[in-house]
Amino acid sequence: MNRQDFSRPLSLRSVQVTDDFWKKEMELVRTQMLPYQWDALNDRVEGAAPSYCMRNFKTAGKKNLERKEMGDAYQEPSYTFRGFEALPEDPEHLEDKFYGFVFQDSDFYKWAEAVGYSLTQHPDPELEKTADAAIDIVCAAQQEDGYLDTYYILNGRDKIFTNLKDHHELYCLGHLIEGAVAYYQATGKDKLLRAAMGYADYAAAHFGPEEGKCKGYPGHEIAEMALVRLYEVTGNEKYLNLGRFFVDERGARPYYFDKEHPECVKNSPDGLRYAYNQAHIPVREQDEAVGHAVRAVYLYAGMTDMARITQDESLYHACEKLWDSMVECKMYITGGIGGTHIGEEFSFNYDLPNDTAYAETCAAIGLVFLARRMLEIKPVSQYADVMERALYNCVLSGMALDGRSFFYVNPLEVNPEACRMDERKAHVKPVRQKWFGCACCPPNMARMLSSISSYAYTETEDTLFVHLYMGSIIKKQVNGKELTITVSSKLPKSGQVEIEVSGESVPFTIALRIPDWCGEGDTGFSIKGVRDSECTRKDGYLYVTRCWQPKERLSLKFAMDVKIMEADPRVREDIGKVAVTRGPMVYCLEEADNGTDLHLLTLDCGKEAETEEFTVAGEQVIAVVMDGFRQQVQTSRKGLYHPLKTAAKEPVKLRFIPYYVWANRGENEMTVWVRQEK
Ligand code: FUB
Ligand code: ZN
Repeated sequence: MNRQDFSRPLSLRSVQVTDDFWKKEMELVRTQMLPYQWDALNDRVEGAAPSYCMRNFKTAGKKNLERKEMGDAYQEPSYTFRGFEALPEDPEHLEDKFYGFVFQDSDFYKWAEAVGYSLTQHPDPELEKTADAAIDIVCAAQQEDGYLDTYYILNGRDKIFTNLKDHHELYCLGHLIEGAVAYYQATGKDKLLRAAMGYADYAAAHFGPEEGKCKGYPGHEIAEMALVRLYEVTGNEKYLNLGRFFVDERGARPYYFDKEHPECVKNSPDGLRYAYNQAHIPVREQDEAVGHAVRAVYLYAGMTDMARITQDESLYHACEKLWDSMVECKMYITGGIGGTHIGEEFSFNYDLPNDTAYAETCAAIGLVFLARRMLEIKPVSQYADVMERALYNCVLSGMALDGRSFFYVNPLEVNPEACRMDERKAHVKPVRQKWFGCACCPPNMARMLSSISSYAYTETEDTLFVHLYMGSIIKKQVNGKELTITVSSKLPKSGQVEIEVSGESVPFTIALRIPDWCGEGDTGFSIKGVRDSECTRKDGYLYVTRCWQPKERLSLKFAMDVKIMEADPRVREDIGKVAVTRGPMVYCLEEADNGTDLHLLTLDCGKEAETEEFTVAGEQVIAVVMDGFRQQVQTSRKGLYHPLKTAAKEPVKLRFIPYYVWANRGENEMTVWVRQEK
């Protein structure tokens, strides 16, 4: 591993996204999601599950003031809280206490992070003013010693860091850091950053390898990658060391969590215990993605950051193995991960049920975090292929086209009646929700979409890596000279991409990813405007090195044929079924276009697919139309079971739409996998 070879994302300020597709998503975040989510965090959305997030900060701030004013006369609350605080029947009569889930603070931090990213692309004084005022509220809750978690501030500081396994204080620290760094980098304002450093200093004084310090680590990861980020922005090694301690200590024997939770010792054997938290064995020995899916990918992303910054080969190799485990055996075709709602976990290999899938939006976002970090260390196109798959499908499906309702769970098959009647599918919602008591996903989407360019491009001193084809104007420094690289892309509608370089004539390289979906070998891909001698290919990237002359242009064309996909036959749920894809998009059948009882449909895979412009709830998409059949239900036959005979069927046209736009036309059935006509 050589640090010099690693690429890093460009600063968001250096990339202006101009892309028809992604710019629209970013504007949706700015104009709809962020104001809407601010209202949700303040419990002002009618009919939505209450958040209590800002309320908790205000209550904690009030207590803080009382504490300061009363001095020794102040009575600390003693710890009484057990889990989720039951909500009052009458929301008008709330007490001055903590409400909601233990990690409610993190929803604001994600929102602030998204605001920061959005401001780099689009200055918005009103939004910035709202965020500044909110930061004042949050900082007023911080304790003099730096501690900042409203759950324990309001429930009794005597139990701080006593339930690391379940109680998310270090998760909230991680999100605070992420939000604070983003807001600082966007605005230059450091109030939230100082609060984050204060809390990180408090944690660094408490945890660590030194004698007398606590040997615990987060039950829900994210602090690992956040601390690397805090180190990178402050240069203070204390933060890096704390992050490294958390990574190295995880899974060490005797288990730290045994001390906190002696009851677990009886219930689960050594070696498996705490797999849910990826703490069953040391991280370098882990080779199978297990446990809670979001926790897992956040950990792996943190491990990858740590491997990059400390050039730790063993950590990096563990990340490679964990990546393979997920992508080869535990990932849905949509880039969703987490096959079971029980514990929001990965299931066993190839267990990928479609109608009980969990595929949480946050987990797909975490997979994108990991993929980009793997690309930084080693640009291998499969990481970008998966990143793109997750982004265009599972991540985008998490939000309605109007940016104001959300999926937490992203199933691949939905029958609304089953969601209502079958408790095993109660977690699957057939329509997006206005908000959630546990609202981790919506603000996570906001931060991902508003920083989308950092997933499209990374750079080294002399190379620009294009991982995703996203219309953008990029400023890149090469040997002290500034180049402007303009990317125009028609994705995902067509595979036409133009790249123009202007500025001073200096030698540098553009590394272009050749997507997996454009076809084998060179058949699906053509490039104009370069000589063969300027090109080399490695790990799925075409490296074009030249001394660019002003206004030089490259034209790329990626074939975007409709593909009929099958799953590995070990995926029992998909046997005999196919899915339709086109470019990065996975398609689905929806009742609105194909009638009810989608299970009765079969696809004639031998026939040509047609594509056409189509509008779904105002969104222009490319629909795929193919021949198929609808099996007839013979109501004249009595009884459930009959001797086999050839099923009566009628020919039908099947209309497939991109998966991310489903459920924007009211409640209805949907399926990604469709039976293959014999
Ligand atoms: O525990 C915090 C967040 O809530 C997780 O990341 C999500 O999976 C949800 O459980
Ligand atoms: Zn979530």
